[in-house]
Order: sequence, then C-alpha cells, then structure tokens
Amino acid sequence: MVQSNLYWMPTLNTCRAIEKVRQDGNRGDEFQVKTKRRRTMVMKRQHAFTLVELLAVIAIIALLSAIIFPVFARARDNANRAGDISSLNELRTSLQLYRQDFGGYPPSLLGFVDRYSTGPQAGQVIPADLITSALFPKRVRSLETFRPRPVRVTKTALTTAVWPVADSRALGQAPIVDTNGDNQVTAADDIAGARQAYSNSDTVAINRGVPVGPGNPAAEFYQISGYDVAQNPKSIGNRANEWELRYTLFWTNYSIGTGAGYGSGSAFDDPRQLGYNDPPESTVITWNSYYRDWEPAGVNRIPQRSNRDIVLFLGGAARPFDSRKVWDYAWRSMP
Ligand SMILES: [Ca+2]
Repeated sequence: MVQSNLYWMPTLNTCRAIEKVRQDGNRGDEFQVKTKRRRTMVMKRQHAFTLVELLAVIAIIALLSAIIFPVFARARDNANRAGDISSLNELRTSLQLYRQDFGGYPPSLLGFVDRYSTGPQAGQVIPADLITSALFPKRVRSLETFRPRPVRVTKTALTTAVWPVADSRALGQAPIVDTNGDNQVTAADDIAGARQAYSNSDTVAINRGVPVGPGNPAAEFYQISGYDVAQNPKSIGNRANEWELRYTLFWTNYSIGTGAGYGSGSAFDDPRQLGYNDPPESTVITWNSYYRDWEPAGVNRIPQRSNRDIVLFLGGAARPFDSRKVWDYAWRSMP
C-alpha cells in the first residue's frame, strides 16, 4: 500500500475535480472584484451632494453669517466707543488745564480752518495736523483725540456748522434749572431766549455769532474735529451731510446777541454755558452720537431710546446718555 502511495497518479476524475476547484477559485476572485466595484459605486453615490443638499448648506451658512456679522459689527462699535470715551475725557482734562492758564475756555477744541496766506499754496487749507490751536499740540498731543473713530476724512476737509436740533418741548413745560435765581424751578425759568431757540432748520442759526464769508475763516471747521462739529448722517428730511455744531462757548440768543459781537446775557439766560466765568458742572462740553441705534427708515429718522450717545459734562467723566434725549434736547441734556 505504501508503494502504491508513492507512485500515486491522478485519475481523470481527480484532474476534473482539481480543475473545478481552480475555476471556482477564479470565479470567487471575479465575484470579489464585482462586489468591490459595486461597493465603491454605492460609496461614491453616498458621498456626493445633491443640489438640494448643497442649497441647504448654503442657506445655513448664509443664516449663520447673518447672525454673526452684526455681532462683529457691534463688537467693533463698542471697541471704538470705548476709545472715544477716553478721548473725550482727555479733552476735558486739557480744557481744565487751558482754563487754569487763561481763565476761560477756548473758542473751539481743535481750531478753526486756517489757510496759507503766501507761498505756492496760498489760499489752500493748512492740514489740521500742521496748525497750532488752543489745545493742540501743547495740551493734546495727538490729532486723533479730536477725531471720533468712525470719522474718516482728510486733514484738509472743511465744513461750516449748523446748530443742533432745537429743544422741541413747548416753552415753560419742562424747566431744568433755576435760571432766574428764585430758588425754585418753575415755568418762569423756561422762557423764550433762555433755551436753545435755533435749530438746523433756521438758516439764521448757521454760523450764528460768527460772520460768514471769505474774510472770516473762523466760520469754517476742520471736519476731522468731530467734537467741534459732527456729521449728522440721518438728519431731518433731506439734510444729509450737514455738520452740527457741538462745542461752543454760548448757546442761547441772549448770550450771543443778534448783532455784532456777543450779547451780555440776561437774568433768564441759561447759566450752563462755557463762556461764563464759572459754569456749573452740569454744563455740556460736547457729545458723540456716532454709535446711535436708529428707528426703522422713514422720512424723519429718529434715534432709539438707548444709552448709545456719549455726553461730556464739565464735571465728571464722559458717560453714556439716552440717544433720543440728546437728539431732542441737544446741549440742554442733564445728568
Ligand atoms: Ca426759578
């Protein structure tokens, strides 16, 4: 038996069986390849985006952007606003230094527009950083202190100013201070002439107290000085791009007078004016309204009632103030 095992020869049936196994094996390979291909196709089909899926993704991205971008804008606004509060406080400090030196406050913060009188640029505006004014550069080192962060104008851009919105309340309805000195705040303290009687709709108010004309450069302000004058982007009616007067020694018609020179005030004049010898701490120096939130669009857009404005009072630090109040009452705002 051992011998026959040594000399074993495959029979025909065995050969057929071996061949069958081999073919089955090949078929198995083919089967595997086909399965793999099918699986790949299925996977490919699973990983492709359909048009609807793409549109959904785009819609979600758009939605997220709509949520995130205003948040970024608000964060940037708040950072700028903090910087502006710091600038205002620096201005107040420098005004106090100026007063110690000269006994009163300067006629403007940055200064009026100056022009070259001779030379090749005669008649051209001298850039704001080259002028010497009451505060700059001796008491306020940087021109940026006079410029609110959102203001992006050249150093030679100039404008004439209009007066802020008049106090819209009826006379005698809401007196704020005891102007006649009887120790009572009554309707008698709120009379015509003792409050801001002019507005930017009164042409007579434009450059009031400062004669307008080519020979009077004092009527012109550098636009960069956003605390002397400030742009009112959404002003009443079609008065876009008007530049509102923010800093002045006198506000009322009693003090300023209607003729040449300044008036001397009266018993009913509001004492909160920088031109007086010893104005009270509630006197408004200037304000910043660049960060207001506005009511929805309309012909006459008005600010929302939120503390987005910054008011600089003579006493204390610059602080947030109701935007609508500043809009309504302007210089008469009280702490
Ligand atoms: Ca009184």
